[in-house]
Amino acid sequence: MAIRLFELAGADPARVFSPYCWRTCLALAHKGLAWESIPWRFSDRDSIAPYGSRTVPVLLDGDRAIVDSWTIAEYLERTYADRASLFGGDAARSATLLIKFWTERTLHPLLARMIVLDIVDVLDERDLAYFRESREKRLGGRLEDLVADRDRTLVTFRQALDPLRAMLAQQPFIGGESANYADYTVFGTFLWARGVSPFRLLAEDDPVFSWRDRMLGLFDGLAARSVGFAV
Ligand SMILES: N[C@@H](CCC(=O)N[C@@H](CS)C(=O)NCC(=O)O)C(=O)O
Repeated sequence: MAIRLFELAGADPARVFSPYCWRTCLALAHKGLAWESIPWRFSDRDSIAPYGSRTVPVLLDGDRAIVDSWTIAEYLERTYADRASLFGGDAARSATLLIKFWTERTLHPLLARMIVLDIVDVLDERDLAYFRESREKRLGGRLEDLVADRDRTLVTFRQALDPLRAMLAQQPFIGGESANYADYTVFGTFLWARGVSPFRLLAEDDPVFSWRDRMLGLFDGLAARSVGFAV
């Protein structure tokens, strides 16, 4: 049976914008595996409950259900070990964990404070009340207030990217000469933004801008072809 993936979508089922789901899509493409996307909305909680999850991505592979993007990446690496490696070995897998937590604990909160209000505009109507309530609780304020100062947040966001910028001035990808799961992890953040917001995050002369362009082109433009804002 084909691999299937529950992934977060907006009102338009083709607008997939979860940073975590994007990591999984790119990991599947990296492994050369085909999959069928199942667009999922926050209000579709019941459809993933049988798999013991409250969040997406949820991957279905034959009779197995795998939950959580990192667990899925490890599952794919183990199960499809004869295909291109996602991490490039155990030591690199460990270093990728640092990239994951940096992305989630430094980049995501900053990005949320710039784009969270824009998400409201692309969501399915059924998700609106839950999204606003849960995100205002999580981020600690009205969505309008959180993004009011986003030009200042942008300065902090760009500063936070500095280690990545320095690395990309020396090599084309975090993985070295080619992209790997560390790249997909950080790139997921930019695809989240691209899916929901016209807000411009990167200057064109930034090495991170060129890297994002290279990433958009991977796998025959898998990410570039997705519904989103071209910024
Ligand atoms: N640690 C999880 C996080 C996944 C996650 O938070 N997904 C969000 C979408 S981006 C979600 O499903 N949220 C459900 C909700 O907020 O109710 C992973 O890496 O898969």
